[in-house]
Amino acid sequence: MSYRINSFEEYKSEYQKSIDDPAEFWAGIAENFLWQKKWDTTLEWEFETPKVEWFKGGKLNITENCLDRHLEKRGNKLALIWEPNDPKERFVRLTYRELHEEVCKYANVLKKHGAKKGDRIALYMPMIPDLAIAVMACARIGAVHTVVFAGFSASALADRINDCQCKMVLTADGLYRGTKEIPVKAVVNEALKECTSVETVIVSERTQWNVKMEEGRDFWLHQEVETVDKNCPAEPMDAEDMLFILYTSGSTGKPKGVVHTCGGYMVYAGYSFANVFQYDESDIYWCTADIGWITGHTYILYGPLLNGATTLMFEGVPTYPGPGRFWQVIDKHGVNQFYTAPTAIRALMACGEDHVLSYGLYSLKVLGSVGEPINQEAWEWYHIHVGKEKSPIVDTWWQTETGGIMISGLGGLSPMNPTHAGYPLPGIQPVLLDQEGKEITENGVEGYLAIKHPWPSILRTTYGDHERCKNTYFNTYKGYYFTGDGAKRDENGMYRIIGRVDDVINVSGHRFGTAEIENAINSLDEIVSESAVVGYPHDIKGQAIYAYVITNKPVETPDKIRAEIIEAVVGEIGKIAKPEKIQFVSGLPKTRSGKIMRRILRKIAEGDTSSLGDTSTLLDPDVVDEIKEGAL
Ligand code: 6R9
Repeated sequence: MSYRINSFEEYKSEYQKSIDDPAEFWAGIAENFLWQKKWDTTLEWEFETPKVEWFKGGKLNITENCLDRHLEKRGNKLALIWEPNDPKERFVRLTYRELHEEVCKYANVLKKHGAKKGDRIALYMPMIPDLAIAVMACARIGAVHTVVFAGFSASALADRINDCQCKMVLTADGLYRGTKEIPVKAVVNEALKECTSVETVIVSERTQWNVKMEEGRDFWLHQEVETVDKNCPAEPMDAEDMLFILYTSGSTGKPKGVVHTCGGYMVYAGYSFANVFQYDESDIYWCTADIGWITGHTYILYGPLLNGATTLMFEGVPTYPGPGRFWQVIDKHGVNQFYTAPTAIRALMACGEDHVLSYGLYSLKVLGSVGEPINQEAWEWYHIHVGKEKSPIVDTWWQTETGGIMISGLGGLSPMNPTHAGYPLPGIQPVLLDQEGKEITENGVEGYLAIKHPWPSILRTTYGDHERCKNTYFNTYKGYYFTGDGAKRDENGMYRIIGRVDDVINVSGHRFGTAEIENAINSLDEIVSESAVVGYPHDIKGQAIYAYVITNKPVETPDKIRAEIIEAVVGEIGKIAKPEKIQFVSGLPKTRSGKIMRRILRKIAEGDTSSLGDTSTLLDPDVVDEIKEGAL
């Protein structure tokens, strides 16, 4: 691709161009893609409403860019390698030609069941090739995909389906993840009791379990594809038509549906993938995320396929059947770029070096990290034992809302500094703001991380509620997109992300809002009268969840009540949101205006009670002593 940057000097000059004239810069990058009709205006924007439009008037279909345009030169090149949960099971390989055909067939199945451009379709699926195919099939016909991680509960799935009124659900019979078996179809059946918008469910076969199919609503994919044509024209989409919705947690209320659109997302996904990972034509690239998260969307599917890359998709977990699994897969398939999360690295670190030292890992060229700040020890372990001190590490900072990587080194080109994400990608204008929202321009400072100019894959809205988008991201600091993260900028201008400054907890790289978890706990209104949740540092997960709970009757059986609280959270959200510690308290530290002082609760959860700061403004200062004494 002619947008590949090949030296740090070139990065600097491209960066300068992108700042001097962002529209002209991105128009140049966008020329590298296939447009059915060229755009009229490259960029229109203001951060007040907010309104951002890239490549307006342009027509395209992202799947033509991911598949069709590669057929001539790369038809027989591998597009997708699928590695199953159990290493004894056969892996699957699909060439670009095969993937194209599978996507067209699945797209025709969707059409046969009445799906059309603009319809929302929920995907609740295991990490199997059908998931990749299903995502592309939606995009092929212009339906809006909303992938829900298949670890969320039926209730969380139902909330998402209802929020965007999905017409269809794409799922599977069941899933394998490590030693776990999850009855995926049963969860869908449960969720659909609460959803009236869903007319059709398409089910992939993965586990061959006997599942309950509802006549007239549920259909087996393998039977449906038998009856359809293997050609499916790509639906012409406006650059600003919706491509997908992905739900993510914020500090208030229920998760919101972050909306990405076709043109800008495509351009940024393609451009950022090629440059951050320095992908070469014959490389094998592996991102270990789940497609249920933004990392899987942009860097398992769209980014790699837009570049004609070979992308590996893994069904399992890092520690199954043993802690050497990642390294075994790297050697087995000759992986060149490997992209994972700090939490996985820390979990493997805890298993000792032996399991990694017994693999060669000669193929590796670039290592990536994403999801949360990577601590020094994990960075070094990754660098020394996995990268053998020769593969550069790219610490990639970005968000569901940003669509693609924002601040990161470009593999092997940029200077590295452990725990620092580094410099912004071309087109990205980060700033640090002080309490008043004023830009701090010098280096060697710390502040709130915001972005002052749109890039092509910035979120366009939160589905069905534009005010919420405005309030969450554009109102705190006028004229800026606010990230919710705090950051430092060192003397060399490199960014180091510190973490969330809002009420979002990052557990193993997954985002949860404190309000969301509190609501789940408070739903036990027979037992609970109030709760407050905070994050605290955890060796492996990065952060874990600490819940302070006020019960409305004396706690006689603490273990039983804790179990009920956990069950409520697992039921409302999913296992991944389970509180690690639950402390029963008689009150919470509140200001006179009734606001919970989470700062104090956070300190206590961290075990740091020496510097609680000023507690004199509290309604009931004594409660702090009680909480301190009972801390877990
Ligand atoms: C891609 C993704 C976004 C939040 C973000 C920040 C944290 C992500 C990071 C990082 C430090 C990195 N985060 N990458 N913090 N260094 N390299 O993770 O999206 O799930 O929306 O989470 O994750 O706090 O604001 P998402």
